Amino acid sequence: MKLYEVAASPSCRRVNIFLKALGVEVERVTVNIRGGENLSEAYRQMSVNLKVPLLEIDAETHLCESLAICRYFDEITTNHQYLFGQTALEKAQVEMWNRIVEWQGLIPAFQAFRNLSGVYRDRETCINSWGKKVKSVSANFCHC
Ligand SMILES: N[C@@H](CCC(=O)N[C@@H](CS)C(=O)NCC(=O)O)C(=O)O
Repeated sequence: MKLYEVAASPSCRRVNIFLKALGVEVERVTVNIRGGENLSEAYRQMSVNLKVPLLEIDAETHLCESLAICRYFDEITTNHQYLFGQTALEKAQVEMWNRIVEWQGLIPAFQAFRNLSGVYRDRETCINSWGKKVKSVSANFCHC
């Protein structure tokens, strides 16, 4: 198994924190996303969303999306940590917080970073005023 990542990026850190809690070690491959390596034909063959993290399970089987990767490791690792919850209520609470954090915190923060910094202007249109708007949404989320 190989984990394609940029260790410092938020979505990869999410997986890495999860793997650390589970005590799982996996081979890692650093992807040059700013240089567009994730948009290459070779990466396209493995990834449906062209992002990191990406887990290669075997030559034909790949998983995108940080949360899906965490769920996979949780299922294949013998552990009694119940990081996705144990009871019906706990499972629903984990789901609730994941969705709140993603929709109200992470996505506005991603959008602010991308639109204000323009780091991915080679692959998307950056709108400064939208960046400022979502930056304030993200800042208010941190204070709630
Ligand atoms: N929802 C995805 C988000 C992944 C994502 O946005 N990854 C960023 C780094 S944090 C990326 O690959 N950016 C490169 C690009 O957009 O070209 C997940 O949770 O895995």
